[in-house]
Amino acid sequence: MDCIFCKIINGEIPAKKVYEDEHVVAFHDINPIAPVHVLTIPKKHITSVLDIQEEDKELIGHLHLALQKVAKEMGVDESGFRVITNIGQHGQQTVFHLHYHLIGGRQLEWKA
Ligand code: IU
Repeated sequence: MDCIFCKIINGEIPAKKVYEDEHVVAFHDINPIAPVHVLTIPKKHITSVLDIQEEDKELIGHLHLALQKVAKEMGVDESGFRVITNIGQHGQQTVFHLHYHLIGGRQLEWKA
C-alpha cells in the first residue's frame, strides 16, 4: 500500500519517534506548528475516524492511553495541550492514515 505513514511504521521512511509499542507509533511532525507537535498513529492502516470499525474499539482506547504517555514524554501534561484529528476535505486531511496531532508547548488559541 502506498501510504507514507505505513512506510514510517515499517521503517522504510525515517521519523523522529517519541513512543512506540505493539499497536501505535508516535513521531514528531515534519512541519511543526507549535514547539510540541507529535503525530500518534495506529500501526493498523485506518483511513480516518470514519473508517474505524467495531473491532478497532480496543485499539482506539489503547491509542488514547498512548496519547497520555506522549504528553508526559513531551512534558506538556501539566501545562495542557490539544489533540486533533483531521477528516476529509473540510477537515484538511492530507495523509489518509488515521493520525492524532498532539500540539502544545505554548498557549494555543481556538480558531478554525
Ligand atoms: P493532516 O491532518 O492529514 O493534514 O496532517 C498530516 C500531517 O503529517 C502534517 O502535519 C504533515 O506535516 C505531517 N507529515 C509528516 O509528519 N511527515 C510526512 O512525511 C508527511 C506529513 I507527507
